[in-house]
Amino acid sequence: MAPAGTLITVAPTGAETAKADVPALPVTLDELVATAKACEAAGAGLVHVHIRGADTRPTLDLGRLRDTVQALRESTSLVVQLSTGGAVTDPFDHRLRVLDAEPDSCSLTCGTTNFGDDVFQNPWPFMTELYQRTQAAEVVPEFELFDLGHVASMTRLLDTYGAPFGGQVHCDLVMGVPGGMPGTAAALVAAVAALPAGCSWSATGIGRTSLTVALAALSAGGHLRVGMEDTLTFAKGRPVTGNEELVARAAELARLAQRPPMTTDEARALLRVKDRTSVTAGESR
Ligand code: KMH
Ligand code: ZN
Repeated sequence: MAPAGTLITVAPTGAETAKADVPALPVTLDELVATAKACEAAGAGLVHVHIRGADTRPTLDLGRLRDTVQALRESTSLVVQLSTGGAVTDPFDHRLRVLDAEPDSCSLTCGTTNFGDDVFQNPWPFMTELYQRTQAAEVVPEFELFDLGHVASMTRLLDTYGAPFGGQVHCDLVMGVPGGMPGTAAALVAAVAALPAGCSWSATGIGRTSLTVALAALSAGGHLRVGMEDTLTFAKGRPVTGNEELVARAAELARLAQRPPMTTDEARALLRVKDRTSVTAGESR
């Protein structure tokens, strides 16, 4: 049975697009917080975060990550998910260290994948180390699945190391990456059929597959991820002007599907994130 509401995740920045090429991309902390607030108002329940340095390039600097988590918690009630994927050039130890910033959730990609001209490295020993660290740190992982084989690796991870923190297995189908599964309804149905029983899932379509994947996900009972990490064109020939318009469109689709956007409280309940509201940034260091 399809869930009553739709979790809308916004991925506002990513690691691949240059600010110089897309001025609307949020890269400073102020820009990220402003985007997050607007996206929450438009219906987002979770923010998937990549940060940039002062030079606007991707970074996994721990101090900046901590400040980002704190600022997002102070200004929004969104579930804060930090990317452990980073950029394709980020070393494994920096990607593991992301958990030290104490997010509610983190991404965990379930296998190496070709990524355009690059390779996004997620070998099994890295996956297992990261997964066990999420369990110890009480951070809810979101399993990023770029390919059907990643579903098998996620299942192997769960069989070997047990349930994630909180007990809810939540995945995100990342579709349409050049090198991963295509952003089609047929691929989505095949991936969903392979998921373990009881897991929740969202889907995102990269680039021009965004709407196809969103419509397929809603009709198959899934949740939605949108944002400028994944899509820079709102319609043919019309660049995205800001993340909030992608969230607003996703919210409209969800309402049309009679599965309105989840509130942030509903998102927290779905994912069973730890209540960190009483922990101040100072205490947590
Ligand atoms: N930037 C990609 C190489 C994630 O956030 O975990 C990886 C990515 C996935 O975006
Ligand atoms: Zn990401």
